[in-house]
Amino acid sequence: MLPIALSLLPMALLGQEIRVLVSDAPGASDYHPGVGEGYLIRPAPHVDLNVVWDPAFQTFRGGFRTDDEWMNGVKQPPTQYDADKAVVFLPSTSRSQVLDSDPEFFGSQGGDVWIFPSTGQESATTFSPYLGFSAYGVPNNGTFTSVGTSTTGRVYWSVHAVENLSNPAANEFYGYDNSLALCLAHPGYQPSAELPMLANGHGHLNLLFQGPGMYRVTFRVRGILAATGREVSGLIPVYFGVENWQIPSGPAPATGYEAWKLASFSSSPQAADPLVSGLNADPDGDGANNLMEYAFNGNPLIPGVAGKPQMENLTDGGQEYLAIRYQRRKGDSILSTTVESTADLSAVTWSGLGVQMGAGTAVGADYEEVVYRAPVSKADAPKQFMRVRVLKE
Ligand SMILES: [Ca+2]
Ligand SMILES: [Ca+2]
Repeated sequence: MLPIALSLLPMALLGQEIRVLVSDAPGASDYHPGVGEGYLIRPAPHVDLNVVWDPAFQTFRGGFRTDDEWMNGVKQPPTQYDADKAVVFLPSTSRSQVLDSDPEFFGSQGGDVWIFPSTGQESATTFSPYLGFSAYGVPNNGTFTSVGTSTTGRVYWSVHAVENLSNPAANEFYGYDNSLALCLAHPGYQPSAELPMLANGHGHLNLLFQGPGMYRVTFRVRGILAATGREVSGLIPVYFGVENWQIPSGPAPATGYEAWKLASFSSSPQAADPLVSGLNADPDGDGANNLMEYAFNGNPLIPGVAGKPQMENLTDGGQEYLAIRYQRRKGDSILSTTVESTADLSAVTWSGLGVQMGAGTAVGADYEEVVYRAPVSKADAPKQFMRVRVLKE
């Protein structure tokens, strides 16, 4: 019999996974404010904050996407980074002072501001990347409602939260267009707090920061499903380094069930509500509580569980066996699944342990499909029952 082996994924340091996106204007890549080891500089004059629709989880995800990246004189295809895998950087040369003619939300005259000039020309002197907003990962096929006679679906951006991780006192952030008709603002000044965008489209917005530091700006993107009229949304937290791209050390990122919960329940109230996202809740009413959804690769908001245990028959060593196939979560040291069998349903303990057949087959990054047979062949025990016991410490 083989014991059930849970593989532990190595925890990588945050900095080692992060690409720092800077303009490739001459001198841009010289702006190294002494960051930790492992950060990689990616010269990219045009970067989009690109949103992607995830139909399996009925939510939006996204992150920075290089649109015009050059390496050794060769133009590279676009690279989309997960939200926590890239930082766009504004060096000190992007700092300017508020003029009397600037809009009032710039702050008091003479104060420092940093701007990504997305609605103007790409700058050859400030070395900041030209930053657009895009929805290239949102299908324009009738999934989302449109406006008026247009057949093109829409999504809508707003600012959910702004944090300056290295200088919490300086968290002012604004997004605005040159006409000032639209302003993603936090807090306060907001003629319009949403940026509408065509599905598979692109938009422009200047981003203004009022203090140096490492910012995490969490955008909320929403859309309305044309088929049902239901609103769906997702939170996209992205990092902006303003004269600083070092992410301060802080609480360890969520792992295990907590990480799955945050990824599975897109809105903060759901993730914080144990009646929706707790281990025993069953918000999609499919009979599998969230622990089972987590253990067996389910989506807690869509009925059904992709990797739930299935009975099957197999032959091993010339003998026929009852067997069970399921997808199990990897990398969680306090979650275990045990395949058990018994010939007597009234038994208090199911004493037979399943025997794993071969190695697991990877299902995405977090799950593997495994097959266990009963310890006793059908010939030796004509009546048998099998189950998978899930235990979370
Ligand atoms: Ca469920
Ligand atoms: Ca489900």
